[in-house]
Amino acid sequence: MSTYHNFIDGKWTLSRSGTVFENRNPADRDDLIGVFQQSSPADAEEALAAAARAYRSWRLVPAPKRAEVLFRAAQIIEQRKEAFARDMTREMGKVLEETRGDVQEAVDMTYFMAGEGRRQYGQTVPSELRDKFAMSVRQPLGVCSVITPWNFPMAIPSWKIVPALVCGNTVVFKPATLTPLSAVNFVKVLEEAGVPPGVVNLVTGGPDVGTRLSTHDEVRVVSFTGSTSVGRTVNQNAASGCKKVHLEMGGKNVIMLMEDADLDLAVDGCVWGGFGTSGQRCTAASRVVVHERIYDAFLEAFSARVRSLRVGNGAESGVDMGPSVSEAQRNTVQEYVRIGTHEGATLVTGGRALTTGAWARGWFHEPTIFGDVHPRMRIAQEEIFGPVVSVIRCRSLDEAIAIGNDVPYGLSASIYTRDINKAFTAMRDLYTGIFYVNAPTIGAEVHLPFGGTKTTGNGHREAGTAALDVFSEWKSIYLDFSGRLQRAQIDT
Ligand code: UN1
Repeated sequence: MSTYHNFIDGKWTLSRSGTVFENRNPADRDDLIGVFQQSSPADAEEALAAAARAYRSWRLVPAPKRAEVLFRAAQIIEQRKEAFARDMTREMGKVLEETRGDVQEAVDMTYFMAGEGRRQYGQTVPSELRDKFAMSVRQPLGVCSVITPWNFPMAIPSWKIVPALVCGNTVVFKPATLTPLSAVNFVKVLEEAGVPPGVVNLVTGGPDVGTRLSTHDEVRVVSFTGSTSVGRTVNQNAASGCKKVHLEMGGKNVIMLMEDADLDLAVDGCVWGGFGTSGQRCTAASRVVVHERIYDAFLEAFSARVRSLRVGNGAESGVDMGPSVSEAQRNTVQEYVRIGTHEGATLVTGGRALTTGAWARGWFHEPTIFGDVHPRMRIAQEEIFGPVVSVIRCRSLDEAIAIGNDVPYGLSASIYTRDINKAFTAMRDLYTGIFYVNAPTIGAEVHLPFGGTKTTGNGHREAGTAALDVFSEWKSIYLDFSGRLQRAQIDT
């Protein structure tokens, strides 16, 4: 059995705590993947000190040179894609096709951000004074804490670490305790690609490590993806130190089906959007709002497709949907099935944990659809993060938009229609960070901003060049070559 280490100041080290935690396969709890360091706040402090020391020199490495390291990293990840995907399926359960996609997203992000090594454009503007030059440049902030979830164990760390590095920051990275192997794989690649000691540090462990990473004086940026409740705590912890906090949290995303939608296309989208990653995406389509004229036809076709999904170990071919990531997550799913039933929604299909035969040793659950859902029911308001989709009736586009917006979150939304007027209206009026036409709510690409409104986030975006705004700040520079004192706003 393998023991995995922290990575601090360029060395793979044991935690000072002397304790470890287990990482097990959610499709087969007898499959022990390895043990990882149950780090203490003292480990976090050591990593932060290393990151602070490394920052002194890393920030001065020319950005195109920092980017060369990242280009190499992208190539290495690409070469190991299959092995990394298999490790990821083993530790968090989603099917191989999807974990390959997760690794690919890290490759794409790393190439994209490496390109930013030769851009990171600022502005040059005319000065209002003679013989004076004015411009703005991006400058790094210093040490960044990166706290990431288990549902995209390589993609999401790459969205944060890689832009942080290309901008000249250093990083302390705490991955979710359910997916530390993918984090180790990613950090090993960065080491191999030539990231200098201390520039990226990995500390595995629980909330006390996360708290230290969000409160320590040395930290300038905290970038967090996870639940809204934990995100709120991170925000509060970081507030008194006036740190820059980037939060990417919950979703209750909607697909709206208009009466003129291509029904087959919409069913494909709802199956993928609702049950891809077993519904464990912040972009998951957990609500489908359907025009009353096509409601019955849609629900029949949708439930028939969902009944035919094969649930099993994501490493096996032919499996469409893997397990929930953990026992706790499956319990949450079951709890919401009870809540939906109690609220009076119609259980159309699914609703049970799968506990027999080949499923007996994993955290499997049937893909589940509720019909006749009222938009204010808890199953239509709260993020479940599991394979449960609520189908809601509407009578018009206006009503669909109103329902779509009537949740505390605002990550992603979509409309299926052939009517361009409806598409543009919905595109304008859904208050979300991401919008799709004739495609489900999942499928963001790395070169556009990713993030959401309301309690999904706190106004920042990751991915695309928007990520540079999280991991750099502007410095405005004025050079006076007149040889005399010139006073802005006065000597005109
Ligand atoms: C997430 O749901 O946590 O758009 C991230 C998507 C993926 C990223 C999802 N590219 O669904």
